[in-house]
Amino acid sequence: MASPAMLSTGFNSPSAFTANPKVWFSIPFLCRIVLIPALLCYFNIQCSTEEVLSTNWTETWPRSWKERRRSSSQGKVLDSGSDIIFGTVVSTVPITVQQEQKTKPATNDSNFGRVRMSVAVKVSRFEDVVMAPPDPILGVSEAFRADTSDMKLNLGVGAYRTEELQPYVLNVVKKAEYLMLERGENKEYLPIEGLDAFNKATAELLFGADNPAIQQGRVATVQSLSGTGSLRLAAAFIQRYFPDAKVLISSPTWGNHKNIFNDARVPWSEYRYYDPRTVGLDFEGMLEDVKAAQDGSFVLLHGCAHNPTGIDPTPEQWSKIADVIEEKNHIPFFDVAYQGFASGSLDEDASSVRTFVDRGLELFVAQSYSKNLGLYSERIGAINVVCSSPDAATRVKSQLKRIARPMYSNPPVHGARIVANVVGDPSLFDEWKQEMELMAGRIKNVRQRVFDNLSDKDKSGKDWSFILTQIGMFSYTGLNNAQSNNMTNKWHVYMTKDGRISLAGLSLAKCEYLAEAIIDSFYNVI
Ligand code: PLA
Repeated sequence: MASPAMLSTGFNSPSAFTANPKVWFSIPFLCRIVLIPALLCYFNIQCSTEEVLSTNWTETWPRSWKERRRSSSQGKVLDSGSDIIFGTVVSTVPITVQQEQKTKPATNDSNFGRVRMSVAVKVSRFEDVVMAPPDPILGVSEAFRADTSDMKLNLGVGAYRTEELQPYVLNVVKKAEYLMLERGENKEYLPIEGLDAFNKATAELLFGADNPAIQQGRVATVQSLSGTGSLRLAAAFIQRYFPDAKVLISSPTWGNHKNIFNDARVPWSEYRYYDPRTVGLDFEGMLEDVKAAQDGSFVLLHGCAHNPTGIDPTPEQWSKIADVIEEKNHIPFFDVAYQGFASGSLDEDASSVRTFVDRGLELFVAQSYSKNLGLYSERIGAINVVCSSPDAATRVKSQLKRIARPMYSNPPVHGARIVANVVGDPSLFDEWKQEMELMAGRIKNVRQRVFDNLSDKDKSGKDWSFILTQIGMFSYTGLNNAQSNNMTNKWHVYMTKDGRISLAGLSLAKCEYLAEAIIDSFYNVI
């Protein structure tokens, strides 16, 4: 039973009970046992309903309760032992016991008859959690969804749409899924390194089945959570095994690269890549920066369709880049998120990676099937590490698995089976290549149409031909932040603030509208 002292401490009110315990025992027994607890319950309910609804909550509290608030300005902490659940503080520990625990631990006996009190307030233990800014790419889609205009266009995220601007599921994907149903595949856990058939297929697709690195078992391949997850896994590996190394990242690059290395606590710096004067590659600047970096750095390279610029080195330039990387004992780290999507040919888009492997260099390659197979939400990709010996590859793989296990345990099977079925079946594989050519072809047509419209409408004589020389899903328009904002605010064209537009989200029919929006933003906004 709650003693008078306990009760008084619980309510913190300077009452007669505190002053003189005899007063408590002078109250008739029935009153002590029934009426007082009933009153307390009633008070409790009042508090947990009315106070939650009240905006001016501090004013509606009894004075003595207000005093219980420990923290000064924000009133964050009510009392030790209070649980705060998304803005509602519920004292689950009886206050009597809380107070006693300061001097002696509560026993079972002392719990008997304790007062359970719920106190609702507008404070939270998450008061210090600040609002995160929206993601610069995926946040654009959220803003797009909220816009009710008929004219709106989502050119933010790099996701392929049909001419009707609808998402597209490849026919080969549907066929591969049908095969899975027919075979009655189960949903057992995959091994940590993923589906064997997928790992084999993905490495062969990237390096070529007859590549000596594959033949000699020098490639450690681990299925991971698409391109992002594969990059993140490799970043964690770098952090552990190359703690003094830095990663060199192109300027500009896909925004998430920096997040990934920051998150893995891997230091990075930028190398020059884009030259705004020529709207092309700053090749000399790139080589200078890669040369100037500390020996043994990682150099992050976009295997094809550089994001966001759409500017790729030529085969000769790739060779020179490989020369410098070799000379400096750097480790190339390729991000291949668009194989087959840049040129329409899987082999051509993998040629940069193969140039480096042919030189016998050890390197990393992160792969993604989000774009080329349209498996965005299946999160299917892989990290490949080409090593100089099969023994090194085995050890590297074992460590990648060790990192993956506590991170996400093992990867999802659905996308892995789709890829394995498509790549492993000659007729599906051919069909995939045709579908990919169609998708890449539609983007090229849109690119041409945007250029034609810009050239027609812009009477200033500005040369827009850089749009045609860029490759892949994106066009780097050269629009600055304010101009990009104008595209969105005035024209309902959703795009990233760095001036990148995804041509894969555009239809031929909307090219003219886009050209008008670009010209207005380019000339009328500074
Ligand atoms: N690497 C690069 C260079 C990318 O552009 C992207 C995706 C990825 C990796 C990762 O893709 P994945 O995890 O889905 O395999 N970039 C997109 C989407 C298409 C995004 O930002 O997540 C983009 O709009 O830039």
